[in-house]
Amino acid sequence: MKLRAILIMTVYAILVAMTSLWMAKQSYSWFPPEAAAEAKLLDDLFSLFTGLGTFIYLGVIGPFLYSLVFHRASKYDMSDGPPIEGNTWLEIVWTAVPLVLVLTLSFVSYRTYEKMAVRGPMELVHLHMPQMMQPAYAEPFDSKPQQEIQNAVETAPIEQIDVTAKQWAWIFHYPERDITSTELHLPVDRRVRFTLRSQDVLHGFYIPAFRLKQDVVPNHEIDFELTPVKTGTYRLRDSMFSGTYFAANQADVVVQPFNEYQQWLADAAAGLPTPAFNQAAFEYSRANEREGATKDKVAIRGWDTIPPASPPVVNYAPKHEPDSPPA
Ligand SMILES: [Cu+2]
Repeated sequence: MKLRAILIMTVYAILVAMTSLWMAKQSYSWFPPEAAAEAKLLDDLFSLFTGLGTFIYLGVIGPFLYSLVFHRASKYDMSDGPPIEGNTWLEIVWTAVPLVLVLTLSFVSYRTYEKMAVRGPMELVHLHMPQMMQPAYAEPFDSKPQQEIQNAVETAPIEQIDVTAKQWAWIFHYPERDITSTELHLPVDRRVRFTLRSQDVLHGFYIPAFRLKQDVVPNHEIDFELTPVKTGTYRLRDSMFSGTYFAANQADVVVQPFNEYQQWLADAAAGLPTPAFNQAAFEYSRANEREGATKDKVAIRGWDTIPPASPPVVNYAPKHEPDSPPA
């Protein structure tokens, strides 16, 4: 009987382990494409958590259901279970296992965020030392893709882009050629460095396909690096709520081959600075025409709002159909 129980548990443990591995693999498909080297780092971490989480969940739920089904007390059985008390060995195991798990996950998470170099809200100092956050103990990975990711994250940036966030627009400045744009263009497989600034309140530089989200703090310059690894058009969103037209504070991120990127820079440099279409300003002006609006505050369905900053004047703005204005 005991042997049979051990056998069943072993088979169950193997099944759970296999299911967990499968779930860990599946977890990669739950996200947008991995468009930056940093995305791979984060998805690996998430996959690890998913696998472990699945293992623990099934490890608990399985015996729980088994007990529920096969060891139910009979209908009028009001007796207590056997008085089991004090099992030192068991207590050591159930303390040590979670401790080791939590410490391991903390360490792996810390390493990942260190590589991604996202600044936390407490790091309000100027961060002009790009080398500061790089791990000094970058040991080699076994598989080649991992090594490539590692290299992509650690190479020196080749492009500097200044990002300005305001209520409610993103402006991208390429200082080398003195170009401004409301669309972010990036060369694929090249490391870029951003300097993030806010003209008014807290904003959040968030590109889901890159798995990166960086606070943009007023009166601070925040340096931030990433390496796009996949061409395509992605979406930049503001992750920090900042009022009425906050949802309109989005921009396209175009990752393109280096030669196309150079071409875009050249084309943009030829463009004269003109006011770009701005969704927030557009919606505000529509609302402003309505009854009950004053100069500084516009009543929108009962809420007041501060007026949006003037639309950015840039060399390049994408051709844009306005999203439908508020009814
Ligand atoms: Cu500074």
